[in-house]
Amino acid sequence: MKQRRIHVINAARSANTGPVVYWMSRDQRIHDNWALLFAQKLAIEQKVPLTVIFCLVPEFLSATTRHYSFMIKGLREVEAALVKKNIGFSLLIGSPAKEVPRFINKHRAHTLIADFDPLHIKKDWKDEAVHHIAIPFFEVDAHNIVPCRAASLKQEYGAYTLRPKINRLLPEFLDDFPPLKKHPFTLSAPGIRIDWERAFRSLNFKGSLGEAHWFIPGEKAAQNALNAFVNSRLQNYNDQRNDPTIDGQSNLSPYLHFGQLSAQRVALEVTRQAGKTESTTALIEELVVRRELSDNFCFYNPNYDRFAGFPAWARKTLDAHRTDRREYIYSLKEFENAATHDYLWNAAQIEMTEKGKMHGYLRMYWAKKILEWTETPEDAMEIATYLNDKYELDGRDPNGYTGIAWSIGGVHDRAWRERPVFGKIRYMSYNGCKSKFNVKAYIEKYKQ
Ligand code: FAD
Ligand code: FO1
Repeated sequence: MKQRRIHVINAARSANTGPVVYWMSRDQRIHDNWALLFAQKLAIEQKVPLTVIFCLVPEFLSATTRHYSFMIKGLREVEAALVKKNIGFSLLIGSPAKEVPRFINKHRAHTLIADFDPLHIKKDWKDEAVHHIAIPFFEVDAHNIVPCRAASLKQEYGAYTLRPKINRLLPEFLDDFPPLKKHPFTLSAPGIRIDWERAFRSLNFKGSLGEAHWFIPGEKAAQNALNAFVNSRLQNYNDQRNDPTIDGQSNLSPYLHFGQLSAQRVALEVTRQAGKTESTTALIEELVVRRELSDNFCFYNPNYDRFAGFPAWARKTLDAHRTDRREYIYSLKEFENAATHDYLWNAAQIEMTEKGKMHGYLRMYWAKKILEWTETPEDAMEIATYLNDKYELDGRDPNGYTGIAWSIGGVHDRAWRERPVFGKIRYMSYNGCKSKFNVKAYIEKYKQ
């Protein structure tokens, strides 16, 4: 276990004889999980049991039934797998700042481990919980290959400044995972049976959407999706990943978002099976550099989901064009119902609402058009974030906030030729898309 994965939140000493507790949140898997591995290492050293807790919040950003049902099915698989390893699993329901300390104190836990997450909602949970916890409290970055804090101590300008730092540290951190052991110390009181149906009913969703049938949830399905991608589609990834009419992307983002799959496992498998090809280089660039750049942006910039989070040049140019005439203006409802004049944009919106996953290339075009067809950049940020978080299975994620900030606010991008509304923010056009892929075929696929 690399020491630099571990961040000390509370260095108290512990005389408790209760279990070591891993507060699972971002990394919802039992294999390839550095936070769980660290918790087990401590529990074995202290000769105490090990238990995992997950605190289910009644609402999480704009999550709907689609997201909660995907997540809960994955958690039920985690529970079953942990029992086989003689590790406890408890589902808490409510505010983590209250429920986690209550559990820790009731079970006289020895130590608390949490996984890393740069989103402010997660930082707030931990900042509040720590005031009611008097035992050692560590945070382990189980999501990034190069831990966010180790990769850089500041917000990076772009992929070109973070990439060399990541590449220098990859050999140190891209190591294989030890297996999770069957735990040698048993909990005195077995965990209470979880009523998952009641848990699901306790949630107050931001709307209920059909399940995204294309994605079978859980750690096993995630591993199958990785194997299927590496064995049959990786070799064409570089050529096909930017063509929305072809299923050329890995489709791993929902599993990575919910932590049902480790990005480190993906990187290990991809390089082991396919070596160094154009496609593996392209995938590693997205999976490691781009994805870790998103965590870097959200971790070091508290305004990651607001106009104030844009670089100064972008705020200046967007301000200079606030009074430009907008050729079209659409409301949230019109966007949500794919009711604009642009059939390509509408098709992308329908792909997202129906499938739960819009093609990556079109997400840039989709967000940029929201900037073009709203009164202000603030309206654009609000609408893009709301729709992305409500409909994308991989939404409510640092990649989403960063992708939207890149599209609308030039984050990690440079200034381009000035034009109305956009100023020097990179522009994307319908004709530009036509030169890249068969727009007509894509529209046909997703028309109303
Ligand atoms: P692949 O092309 O197979 O990539 C493999 C993995 O690399 C992805 O799962 C992801 O973890 C990472 N990756 C790929 N592209 C990017 C990128 N541009 N930035 C960061 N990481 C990347 N990604 C999300 O996970 N959740 C979101 O809510 C989200 N919203 C976005 C909104 C906008 C406006 C934009 C421009 C991008 C957004 N992205 C988001 C990034 C990217 O589009 C998706 O990660 C990708 O399309 C997911 O599909 P995939 O796993 O099949 O991608
Ligand atoms: N994390 C939790 O700890 N508890 C939750 O109840 C919870 C709900 C949830 C719903 C949808 C969703 O997309 C994510 C959710 N998460 C929850 C957080 C998730 O595990 C990820 O950590 C973040 O969204 C990504 O940083």
